[in-house]
This record gives sequence, C-alpha cells and structure tokens, in this order.
Amino acid sequence: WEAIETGTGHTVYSGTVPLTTTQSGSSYNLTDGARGNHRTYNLNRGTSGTGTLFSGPDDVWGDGTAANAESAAADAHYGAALTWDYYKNVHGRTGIRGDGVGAYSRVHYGNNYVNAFWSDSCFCMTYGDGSGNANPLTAIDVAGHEMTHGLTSNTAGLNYSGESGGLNEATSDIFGTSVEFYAANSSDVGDYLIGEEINIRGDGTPLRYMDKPSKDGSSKDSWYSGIGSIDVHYSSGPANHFFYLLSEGSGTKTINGVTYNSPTSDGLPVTGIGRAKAEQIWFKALTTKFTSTTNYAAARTGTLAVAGELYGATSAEYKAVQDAWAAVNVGT
Ligand code: ASN
Ligand code: ZN
Ligand code: CA
Repeated sequence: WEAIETGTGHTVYSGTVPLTTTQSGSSYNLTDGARGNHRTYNLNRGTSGTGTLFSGPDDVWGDGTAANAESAAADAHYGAALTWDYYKNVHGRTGIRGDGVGAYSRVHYGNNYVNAFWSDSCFCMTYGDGSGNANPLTAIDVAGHEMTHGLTSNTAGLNYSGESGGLNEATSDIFGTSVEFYAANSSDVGDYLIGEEINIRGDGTPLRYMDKPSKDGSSKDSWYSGIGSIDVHYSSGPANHFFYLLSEGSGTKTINGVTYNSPTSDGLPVTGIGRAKAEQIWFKALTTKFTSTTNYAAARTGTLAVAGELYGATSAEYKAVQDAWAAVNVGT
C-alpha cells in the first residue's frame, strides 16, 4: 500500500523543510503525491536513464551538507514543490503542461558537472554537483529556472536561438526569481540575482543580475540590432532588465539586504508597479501572446496588449510597461 506523507528535508540551501513523500510498505520515497507524483532520482554520477528513486527506511532526507547524497535531493524535491505551488497558486496552472502531471528531477549528474538543465524529451530536470568552489546546482532559483523551460516549451515554445532564445532564457530567470521570492524561506530570501548561491565563479558573485545585466561582463542591458546573434544567456539581458524595472523601478533600491542600481538607456526614470503585477503580465503574455518566433519588438507589443487587458490602456501599469521597454531600448 502507499500513502502520502510529510517528511523532513535537511537541504543544502534552505535549511530544514517539509517534503511531501510517499510511504510504500515499510519504506519511504521521494515521490510527491500531492503534486502530480513529481519524483526525485539519484543518478549517482551517471549521465543517462533515471538512476534510482530516492528511498529509505525513514522519512528524513539529507543532513544539510552536500557530502550526504540525500541533501541535494532534498533541495531538488523542495524546489520542484515550490515551483509547482507557485504556478498553481499564483497563476492557476497545475503542472508544467497544466494537466496535473508531475515531472521528475535527477540529481548527482556526472562528475563535477557545473550546470543544470531541463529536457523536453524526458520531461525532467537534471542537476550537477558543482566542482571546486561551485556548490550543487540545486538552489531554488535554478530549480525554478529549469522547470520554467518546460513551461515555455509547452506554451509559447520560444525558439532557443536568436531574440526568441533570449526571451526564453529571460522567462526562466524571471520565474526562477519569482519562485525564489515566493518561497520566502528564512534561509533563502528572494533577490534579483540568478544562481547567487552556487558561487560558480568562486568569488561569491551570482551568475546573472537582473537590475543591471551587464554586471556579469557579458549580458546586455538594452536591445540593439544584432543582439539575436549572441548567446541566449546574454541576449536575455534586456528582458531581465525590463522585468526588474517594471517591478521595482529605476535607480537605487535595497530589497532583503541586497542593493540594486538599475539604469535606463533613455535616461528617463521608470516607476515600478511591484513584482506581483509584473509576474502576471509576463505570465499572461507568455501563455497567450508569445509564439516560437516572438522577438523583442513583439514581446513589447504582447506585454502592452496584456497590460491593457488586465489594467486598461490608460493605467499606470500600461505606462510602466511602455516606460520599462523604452528604458531597455525597445520601442519608443
Ligand atoms: N542551465 C542552462 C539553462 O537552463 C543549460 C542550458 O544552457 N540550456 O539555460
Ligand atoms: Zn536556461
Ligand atoms: Ca536568486
């Protein structure tokens, strides 16, 4: 027989958290019976297949250190649950496909692998353990980022190259960040930085910055003709910057202890409308306006149309969308 249980995860990043698990006879496993049976598997350094479903005689997972194989599994299982809850409770979407069916996670991929990825073919996400200074890739914003690639594939289908590829990447950063804020976990507060807990460069800096994307040395703050020719993780910059400006406005601001300073390419100020409204606008544009070939100009048109539908064409929200796109050199 099987029963849905609440176990305890001692995670690498989020302290001690509840995990929804399944009891099967005398053992427990990382199958989230409350969220479409989302499962978490151990690849144990392999690079193919599913490995083995995490299971054991008790419902306690990990010890809070990366040395224990269950700790990163607890992070991944928790991040998937938070992402599920975020989309369900904030956007009314149950599961990546909206059909109530869970995906699955695979942790401990390969040796010293410093990345994570979503795959449409397995409908699953995969996490490396990091290497040297780089910690396991199982932080909440990374989990939300990767699962959101599944959502994008199953909605707009933004092609993963050119400007649409940048918008695809930005969508994952936007909702990865949104999930991190949604978690509001005392050990892992929200920020507009991506992958700040991985320490991928070994100097404590994040992978990406949404307030001023160029701080990473490669991403672009604003649109220019030709941006479609650079890596999608850099052409995402203007859309990440747009989302930050729309949420928080331009200039200097400190949130949860992190100070941001967001410039505008037109030198005009942007007044933010708050992250909650910005999330609604981006989600509705992604799911009802964007297509596989949406570029920056079309993203502007789509988000303006949505702002009009949600708040009216004479609203402060509509004007903020106009101003935030102008601030990243899209439209006028
Ligand atoms: N972690 C990367 C990402 O999700 C993997 C990739 O380059 N697709 O964007
Ligand atoms: Zn990505
Ligand atoms: Ca973050």
